[in-house]
Amino acid sequence: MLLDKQLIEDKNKSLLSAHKRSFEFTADGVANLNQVLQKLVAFQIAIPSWALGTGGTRFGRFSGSGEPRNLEEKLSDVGLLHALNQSSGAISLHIPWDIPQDAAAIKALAASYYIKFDAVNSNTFQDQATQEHSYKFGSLQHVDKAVRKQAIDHNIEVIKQGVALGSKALTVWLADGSCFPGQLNFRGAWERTYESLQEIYAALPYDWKVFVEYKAFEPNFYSMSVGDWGQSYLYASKLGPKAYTLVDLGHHLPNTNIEQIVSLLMMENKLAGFHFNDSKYGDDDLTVGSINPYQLFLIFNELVEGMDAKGMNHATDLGWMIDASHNVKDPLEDLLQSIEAIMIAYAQALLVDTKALKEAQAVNDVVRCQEILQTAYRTDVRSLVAQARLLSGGALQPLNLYRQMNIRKELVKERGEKTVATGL
Ligand code: RM4
Ligand code: MN
Ligand code: MN
Repeated sequence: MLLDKQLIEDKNKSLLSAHKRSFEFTADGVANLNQVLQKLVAFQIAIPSWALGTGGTRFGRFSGSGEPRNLEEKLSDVGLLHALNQSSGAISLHIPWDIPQDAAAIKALAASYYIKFDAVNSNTFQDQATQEHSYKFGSLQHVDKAVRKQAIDHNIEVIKQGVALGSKALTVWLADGSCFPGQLNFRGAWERTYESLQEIYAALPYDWKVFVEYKAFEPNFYSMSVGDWGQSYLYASKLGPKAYTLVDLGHHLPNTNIEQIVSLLMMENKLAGFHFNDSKYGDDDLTVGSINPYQLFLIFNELVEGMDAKGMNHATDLGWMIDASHNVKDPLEDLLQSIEAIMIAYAQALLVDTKALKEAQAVNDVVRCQEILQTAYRTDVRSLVAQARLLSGGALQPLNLYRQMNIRKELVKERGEKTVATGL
């Protein structure tokens, strides 16, 4: 389904005068308005190919309708999102959930929606019908060399798929670990994982990166072989300059200070980027900003401060991606909400008076530091984000337009009631 540009423009017209009023009100207090808007226009967040269908838990899955049945339809869904908000111009593929049969054709189709290919993801946490060895007891860490080789080969194959699509990074998330004390020799598991990662690293094209994602627990519940940023950092720093640590917001124990992790990783030039989501307990994969928007703002505050300190390009120097699962919402609506939450947090971070904050920090004026951060956080920046969308041809109100146009209904007509997308 293609969204007509003219239609978006027409819909925007009826909202324009109300938008103008709130935009002018907010814009009045923004010193570097044009710069902020330009940054918002440039900022793009990749959509994971596995999040376009309804997700589930191990207790069940309540599939929605009109879900994409193949990669082509997934691209079309991301195309829809991007047409609406002009901020989701990339897709991240999980292989083998989404294997392009004809890379050139898929690339051309993506280009017709103005979509690029973000990092490609390998999957050694599930057994595929065709594979010889099982990952039940791990993949890159496995005690059996043959299993490790199979997992390494799979990662190299994923790199090849990515090259054909124009991706520039491989994300490795390992479910490896142990469920019970004594099951695994920690050092042995670490060394085997490292050796396997070295082989994958050696297969990276010169302009590629590898992102080592960590996760505190699940599916293993006693130890994870890449369980926190320290372990990931250790792998990444030993592997070399093309290896980075990937932060997935849901992969921490409760109350972890993620913004501090981000700041230090950036300081060491080892932050790969993000998998955005939100959570109350663990890897809940909820809509970004639905539980703890203040934390998201604090993270963006560190990101902006850290990237500026290094003269980095906000839009392109780190990898921005959503990694969420939608069990009770329409996936496309959920993703629109997530993108909006990310843009809002980013816009708020851009409004932080960094000069004043530095001054207040230098004299230990703790009260003023908090005031400065919260002044930015409590600014209603929704009209700034909407203005950026307007400037780039998106919809002033993407979610409302999606509903007004009955897009899901149209997709159900096209794809059917009982369609289940690949993914978790
Ligand atoms: C994991 C992790 C990975 C994602 C899989 C599906 O928890 O977040 O990034 O690829 O889920
Ligand atoms: Mn993730
Ligand atoms: Mn996860």
